[in-house]
Amino acid sequence: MREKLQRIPPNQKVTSEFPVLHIGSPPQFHRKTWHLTVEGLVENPLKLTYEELLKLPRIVRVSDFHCVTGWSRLDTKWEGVAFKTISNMAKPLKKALYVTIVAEGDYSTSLPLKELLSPDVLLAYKLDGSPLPTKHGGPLRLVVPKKYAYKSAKWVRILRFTVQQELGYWEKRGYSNSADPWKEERYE
Ligand SMILES: Nc1nc2c(c(=O)[nH]1)N[C@H]1C(S)=C(S)[C@@H](COP(=O)(O)O)O[C@H]1N2
Ligand SMILES: [Mo]
Repeated sequence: MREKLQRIPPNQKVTSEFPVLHIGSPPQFHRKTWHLTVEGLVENPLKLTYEELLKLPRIVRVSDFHCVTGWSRLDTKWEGVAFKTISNMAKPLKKALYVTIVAEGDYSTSLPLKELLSPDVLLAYKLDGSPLPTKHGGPLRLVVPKKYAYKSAKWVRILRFTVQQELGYWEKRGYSNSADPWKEERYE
């Protein structure tokens, strides 16, 4: 494990808190009717209920979380389903190079499929051993540790596989689309 100091990207400050940051208000979770939709350029579109999601192979990942506004939270323990597991189930077509992640409400983000298949990327339903609190994105959020946290969409409901990248909420508003905290890619 790297020394903590070396784990902090340029111009970030470590916080021991876990700040809550989002636009709009968190949606209500109706466990019986909630589902995750996987659509677009896939051989096998999916509509998974919450119970079905919980039955998929579970992974635990400890990672650092970097918000573009300047705070970083180290050693955050997430539990859920590897993005790769869902992708393998959906069978992306060859031309599916990007995925748009659509949250409940007005929020979305997108990433190259290749980056989402990284072993540290997951759809999390637990945080530090407890069910993921609504304010942190429960019932389901994306976690992409290698990117600024605006790529880690909370309240995920749709994964859409696409040929071309659809810009997300902050990416449309001038934030970097590549969002690498180590290269300090904050703005486009
Ligand atoms: N649905 C949704 N997801 C979102 C956001 C949002 O506004 N809506 N904000 C992003 C930003 S900018 C950050 S820093 C993190 C914050 O996550 P946290 O509130 O769990 O700390 O969520 C990201 N995911
Ligand atoms: Mo953020």
